[in-house]
Parts: sequence; structure tokens; C-alpha cells
Amino acid sequence: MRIAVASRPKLGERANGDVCFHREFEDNILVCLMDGAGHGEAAQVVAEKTVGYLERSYGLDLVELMKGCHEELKGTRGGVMGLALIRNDLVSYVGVGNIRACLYTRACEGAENNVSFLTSLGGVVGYNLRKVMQFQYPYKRGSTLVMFTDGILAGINIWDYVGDGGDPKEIAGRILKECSKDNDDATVVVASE
Ligand SMILES: [Mn+2]
Repeated sequence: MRIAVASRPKLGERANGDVCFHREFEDNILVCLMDGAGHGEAAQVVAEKTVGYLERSYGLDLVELMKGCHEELKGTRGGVMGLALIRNDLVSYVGVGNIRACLYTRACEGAENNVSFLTSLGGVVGYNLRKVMQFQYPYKRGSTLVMFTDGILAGINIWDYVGDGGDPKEIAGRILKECSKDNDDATVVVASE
């Protein structure tokens, strides 16, 4: 698996409240994306605490991981987060709040291009955690997982970037460069084989 992250803070800001944590362990590939509420140093505190927690706890199942992160972030301003776990032919996903996560599978024999939008439920991690649910999606070899924060424009056609495959680092870099908003932290993560 190749995983690439492209991220930058809001224009004119040094602190970044967005952060991606990813880890391969046993047969699992875990990709986590956090967007600390707002921007600036208070948002960066959320990002840093999240990474600290995930480094200690990444082996938990996704629902427990989300709930634990919520406890960890109490007293901060909180944030929104997506947790994706790829294992064999399945992607499990737990999302709270506005993180976009999509799975792109290119056409192969007998099947057309397919995109699955991974479902997030409402709430703010660390502040107002409502229902936490895990959804599962089939994962095919060659699929590309793309996750991004709301510093990336919602309306972009990711197919234009995922296209015929290619280097995740280049794809993430292009999306960040061409589709990010100046007035928020922006992060995109691309994972593919
Ligand atoms: Mn944001």
C-alpha cells in the first residue's frame, strides 16, 4: 500500500489543525484524518492530542478508537474525524462530522468505474459525540481511498485526479494545489496499492 498525505494550514497561519495518522500493522492498514475545529493553535492542540492518542491506541477496533479519542479530546475544542481500516477485501469506516472519504475502483472485466462515499454521522469528537457506527465496503485490489478535510472544495471530481492510477503523492499534491480553500487548513490523503 502506498499512502500519501498533502496538508497545509490556512493561508497566513503557521499552526495546522488538520492531521493524518496512518499505520500498517498485521494485515491492517489504518488511515485516520482529523480536522481540529476552526484553525490556528487551538486547532493544532486537537491535532496533536489526536495523534498522541492514536499512536498509543491504534490497535483498538474503530468504534472504540473513536470513543477513546472523544474522551481524550474533552476540554479541547474538538474536531471531526474519519477512521478507515483496510483489511483483505473490506474497508471499514467510522466517521464523525464533515470528513469526506471515498473509495474509487476503476473499471475491470465486467464492471464499470465505481465510487463509494463512506458514511459519516454528525457530531464533534471531544465535544458532542452522538451515534458512532461502523460501515463496511468491499475493497478490490487496485482501489484508491481518498480522504479530505473541508479545506478541500466539496464539488471536485476526484476521478479527474485518480484517473488511471499513478503515484498517490502526485495525486494528493495536485488535489491540494488545485482544490483547496485559502481560508481553512486543508488536507488530502490518498492510499492505493
Ligand atoms: Mn476545516
